[in-house]
This record gives sequence, structure tokens and C-alpha cells, in this order.
Amino acid sequence: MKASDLFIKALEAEGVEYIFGIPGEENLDLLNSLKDSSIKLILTRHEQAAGFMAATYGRLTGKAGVCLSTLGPGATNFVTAAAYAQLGGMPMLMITGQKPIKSSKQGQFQIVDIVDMMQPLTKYTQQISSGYNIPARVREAFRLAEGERPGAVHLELPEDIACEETDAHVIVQHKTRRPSAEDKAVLSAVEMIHAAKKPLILIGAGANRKQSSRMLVDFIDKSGIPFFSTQMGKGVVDGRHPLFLGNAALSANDFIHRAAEHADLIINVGHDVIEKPPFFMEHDGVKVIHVNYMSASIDPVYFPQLEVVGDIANSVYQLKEKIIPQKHWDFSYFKEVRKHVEASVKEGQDDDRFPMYPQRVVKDIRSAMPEDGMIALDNGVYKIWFARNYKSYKPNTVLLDNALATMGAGLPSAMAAKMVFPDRKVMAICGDGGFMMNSQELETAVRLQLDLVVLILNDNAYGMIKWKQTNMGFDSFGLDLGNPDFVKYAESYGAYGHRVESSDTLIPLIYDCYDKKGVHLIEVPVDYSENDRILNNEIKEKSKLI
Ligand SMILES: Cc1ncc(C[n+]2csc(CCOP(=O)(O)OP(=O)(O)O)c2C)c(N)n1
Ligand SMILES: [Mg+2]
Repeated sequence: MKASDLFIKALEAEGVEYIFGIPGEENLDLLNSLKDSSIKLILTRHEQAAGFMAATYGRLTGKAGVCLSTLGPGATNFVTAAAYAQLGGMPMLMITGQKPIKSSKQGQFQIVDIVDMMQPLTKYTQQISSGYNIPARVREAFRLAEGERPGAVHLELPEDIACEETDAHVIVQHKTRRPSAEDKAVLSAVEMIHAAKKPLILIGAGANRKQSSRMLVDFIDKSGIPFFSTQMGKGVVDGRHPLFLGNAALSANDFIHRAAEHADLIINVGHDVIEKPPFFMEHDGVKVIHVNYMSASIDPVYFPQLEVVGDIANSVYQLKEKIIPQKHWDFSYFKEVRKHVEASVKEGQDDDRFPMYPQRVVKDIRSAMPEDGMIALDNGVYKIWFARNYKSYKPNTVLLDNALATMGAGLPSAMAAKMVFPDRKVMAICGDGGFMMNSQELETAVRLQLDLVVLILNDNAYGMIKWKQTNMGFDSFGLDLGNPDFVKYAESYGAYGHRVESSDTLIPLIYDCYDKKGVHLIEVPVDYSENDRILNNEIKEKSKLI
């Protein structure tokens, strides 16, 4: 068999549905083999966007998303997407081409050592040096990408290897189960929880990765222990649960941090230090039990006293089986915190100023999205408002990146979410800055006939950095932008363009967009003038008083 045919057969055996990317001349054998495959090629307008789409496909399915590029410049465009998948725990395979490795008459033209470049960004990076190795390399790449902790892997397929003949056979997936936590670790954890006076549960990104949701609800309901979540842990347990205290959108000084400071034990399910810290551990401060697939990486702000390492859902199940609610547990302070958080996230939600208040935008989008509707956020200051104020009802319905926290992923990740869940309503939420980093993918979305709303919060600036600049007492400098006419811009791609002109028109407009189908861009002029006062000062002062 031709090696490139075998490569595609190996991908098919892994259950690959899509390859996102941009082929170059070094991928032409592989492209030709793809022609008769069940795998669909999704052509994008930038390799970075293809990488973000593949990573999000992996995040939502648990199966590695696959992306393809040529050598040199195509492969270097994968760098940010590789870091996004690797830090975010998203399984993703990058396939890149290369000049012939046996003999080439091209000198060093376009040649960059891509295998080495990918070293710090992946779990596995290999050049395929013979057709015979293809089945093992592909299987190993998928095994590592999808195994805990999931992440990015890379295979380089040189042109002369792709076209050689081989008699190797595909290696099929083998059955595997994640190891379960050891009994004694669970017993020690239960003892610690029983002995605590004010235990508190934290839900982080790891719990959102696999379906730990039902086990966590059972554990919370049986124990009655209140919980809070990290940004990437949103939705694992319904935000309307009566024991939900709030989201740690900031790292410190918000109402929710009063609960974390007041607790004597935090049962941390699925958070690891790659996500921005939801609270800081301190010497002689709150104790932590680390419940995760992997042992804890130690950091000056994170040094747990006990670990329960193994499949998260199983660990939580084991804890639930053994936990007995204790009379000496005292949750009264947490209940007080909850009241303050609930009041605080409602503040400003009915404000009708225009340009719109971000708190109002969050509330309007929540009320226009159905329970299983998905929002995919880019990175900007609005992400804090969404993480803090937007209640998520189901796992993985708020896709945000609080690990690499890159700009530019909002639109591609929304597109991938819509492909994985074609029957759900999906919205990309971007700043004017982040949207323009991958706005060319509007063409891909239109070509794929996705029904999608892309909402842009427009402040004509890199608002997040302006907010930090003000907070640090610097003069306003260097962060204001001009923008295209977003309505015309959308229309030039064959999408629909809308500009919100008053705050009461946003909700009906969102409904209209979903009714009409197709790709809709909604520009929402936004008023960020109070971000500094509220997020940096008022919340800090008020939360001190609880
Ligand atoms: C690729 C990338 N470049 C730079 C940054 C640093 N950064 C974080 S948010 C931000 C500004 C975002 O601006 P915009 O998308 O308009 O959102 P806003 O904060 O204005 O709502 C910048 C420059 C980043 N996170 N990622
Ligand atoms: Mg902006």
C-alpha cells in the first residue's frame, strides 16, 4: 500500500471525522489519499484557526481533533494552537509535511526543524522516517493525545515517505480504563473532610473534561457541602444549584474568595495550576485535597496536603459512598457569601445605557440562549464578566480558555462546537481585538453553512489591557484602535451584519438571527468605563465587609 493511504487508514481506524487545515505541496500525496476517505477535509483560511478548531473538537469529544499544514510557514502557524491545546488539556494531533528526507534538491528552502519546535508545546513530536512506522506512530500519537492529561501531539510526514510503498498494517485501538484512586487515599480524604469544620468543594477544568457531572451532583447532594467553580469548571454542576456559591473569575478579593479564606478545607476536584488560580494557598492557611487524574504540580500558591489520584468521576463516587454529613460542619458563613454573590452578579444587569453595560450584555445573552446553548469566548475583559455573572446550566456550554488565554480562538472554537453539536445554538463572543485576529474564518463558516452568531463587544480598543493599565496607575496610552465597519465586513463575506443601536434590541435580535439561520455578526458597542471602579475597587471593598 502507498504510505499516505496507510496513514489515512490509520486515522480512520482512530475514528477521525475531520481534518482541519491548509495543505501545501508537501502534503499532496496525503491529500490525494484523503480524496476517497470517510474523513472530511475542512479547509480554513489560517492554520492557527484550523488548530483551534481541532483542539475544540478534541475538548468536546475526548477524541483527538486533527489538523494539517505544510512544512515551515504552515507549521509555524500551528504554534499558538498547539500551546492552546496543550495548556487547555485538549486532545489534538497536528500533521505537518516536510521536504524529502532521503534526497532533495531544494537546499534549506522553507526548512525549519518543526519536530524540535514542537517539543515544549506537545506530549509527543516525531518525524515519520519510513512507511513501516506509520501505524505505530499514529496509534502512539492518539494514545498520548487522548490519555490524561490530554494535550497536543505532532507527526511530520515527509514527502518522500508519503509516496513510498509499505506492507505495514494498521494497529487498531485497544481497550483501556483509567486507573481508579486507591482505597487508602479515599479513606484519608473522607477522614479529613469529616474532621473539618468548614469544608468547601472547588470544581475545576478537569471535571469538565470528562463526564464527572452526575457523580459530583450526587456527592454535593449527599454531603450538603457548598461548592464554587473555576472559569473552566463552569457548568459541570448547574449554576442554579442551591449550594453553588459562585465562580472564581478573579484570583482574589471577590466575594467568593471570602468563602475560600473562611473554609478550613477545600476539596479541589479537577483544578490544576495551569488554569489561572481561583484562590491562593498560604502558609498555615486553608488545607486542600487534590482530586484529579494526575498528581498535583506544586507551586508557591498551590501545595495540597492530600491527593486522591485517579479517574475523577470514580474518585468522587468513592468519596460520595463513604461521606457522612457531620453535625459540626458549619456552612452559615458560606450561605451569607452566596447571598452577596447572587446580589452582586445581578448588579447592572438591567442598566439600559448605550453603549451597553457589559453586565447587561451578559444577562441578555443568558436569557436569549437555551439551556444547552453554547457560548465560546475569545479573550478580553468581558471574559471576566461572563465567567463571574453568566450562569451555566450544563457541562461544556461555556467554552473559554483560562489556560493559554489566547486571543483569536473565539470564532474558530464556536465553529467547531457547532460542527460537533449541529442541533444546538452556538455563539462566539469576541472583543473587537480578538475577533480581528481570526476574522477571516467568517468565510469558512459561510462556506460550511454553519448557523452561528458572532457577537463582538466593541470598545475600539484592547480593553483588557487598558483596564490593567488604569489599575496600575499608568496614563492611558497605546491601546486604542480603529475598526472596519463590522456590518459591511460581515456582508462582504456573505454573512449577515447587524449593529445594536439601543440596549433593548439585543435580545430580539439574537432570536431573529437564530430563526433566520446562517452566519450572523452582531456588533455591540460596549461601555467599559466602570470596569476599573467595580472590578478593582468596589468588589474588593464590599467583600471585605462580609
Ligand atoms: C494572542 C494574544 N495577544 C495578546 C494577548 C494579551 N491580551 C489579552 S486581552 C487583550 C485585549 C483584548 O482586546 P479585545 O479583544 O478588543 O477585548 P476587550 O478587552 O477590549 O473587550 C490583549 C492584548 C493575548 N491574551 N493573546
Ligand atoms: Mg476591545
